[in-house]
Order: sequence, then structure tokens, then C-alpha cells
Amino acid sequence: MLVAVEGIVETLRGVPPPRFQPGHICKLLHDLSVRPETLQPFLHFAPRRYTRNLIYRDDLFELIALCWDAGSASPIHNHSNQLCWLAVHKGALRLENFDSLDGPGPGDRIRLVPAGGLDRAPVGCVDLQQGDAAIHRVSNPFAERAVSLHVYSRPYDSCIAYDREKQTAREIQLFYHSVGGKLVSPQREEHFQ
Ligand code: CSS
Ligand code: FE2
Repeated sequence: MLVAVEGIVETLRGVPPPRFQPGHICKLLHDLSVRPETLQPFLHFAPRRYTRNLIYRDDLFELIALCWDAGSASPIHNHSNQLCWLAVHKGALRLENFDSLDGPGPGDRIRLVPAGGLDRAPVGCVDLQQGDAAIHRVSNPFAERAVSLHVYSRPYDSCIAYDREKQTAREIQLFYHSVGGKLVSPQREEHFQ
């Protein structure tokens, strides 16, 4: 069903906290497609990187539109103690999962090994990250820009970023590029590269 982005927010707000569970939200996101023109005010791209654009946030969840320029990638990062649903809205994304041989970190000598994923997740694809082992990288190595919608429960402002070569795991802060359609100040954006 095609719905306005406000309709997605209302639907998510209507989910009682005990039902905010992997399968239920996956099904909900599968069944709903966002009317593109209603998402437009939240879409801000930046050259060679991805941007995080907050649509809605409360104590239970946040809904974010991520805009992926061609060639952009997230760091390898975790979703510890958090549920994350990702739905590809436009373009395609590469999803790579990793297992840590040395626990989630943070720390040194944290070795990661590839653990599957999707080389080219197309529009409509819903991915779920959950539990301690949720370590992944999302990227857009393709020629076309991409947009994905993310539901995080609970909202998170920091995560652990991994460097596979140096075998390090460090906490990083996450920032919004825009909130409610309005760009945030450039100073804050600079932290987020
Ligand atoms: N978790 C990353 C995006 S990939 S799921 C972020 O919120 O920036
Ligand atoms: Fe992620």
C-alpha cells in the first residue's frame, strides 16, 4: 500500500511497545511503501557521503531517511542493544554483515570476519539487525543515488565503529544532517564524515 510518510509515522506510533518486535515491524514495512513526494522534504544529499535525516523520534523509536550518494558507505558499525530495520526506498544498497571473533568491543585487537549479506538489495528489501552480534556496513557502490528508511528502537546517538585492518573498535557519535526537513548547523555536520 502506498502511504504518506506521516502515515508510516502514525502506523509506527500505533504499535504498542510489546509488539515493537522484529517480525511485526518487518511485515509492516514490507506492506507499506512511502508516497515519494511526501518524503521529498526530508531528502538531503551530500557529495560522496551518506546523510541522516530525522523524520520522527520518541522514546521508543526513530524514523530516519538515509540519503546515499553514489560511492558512499557507512563505517562498519554495530547496533548493540538495538533493533534496526532498513527498507530500501530508491536505488539499491549493498549490505555486508560481520561477526566479531573478540566480542563487540570497544577496544583493540577486535577481529571481524565477513558473515554474508546482500550484494545489491533492491527497492522494497527490508533488512533487520538485532542483538549483540549486529555488526554491518551499508554502502552504495552503484552509479545511482539511493534512499533508505530506517527504524531504530530505541533511538541511538552513538555506536561502535570498526576498522578491520587496524582491528580497532571505537565509540562514535551519530549526528543528523537534517531534522524535520531542516538542515542542522554545518558545525555539527562536520563531526559526521
Ligand atoms: N546505522 C547507520 C546507518 S546503516 S544501518 C546510521 O544510523 O548512520
Ligand atoms: Fe546500521
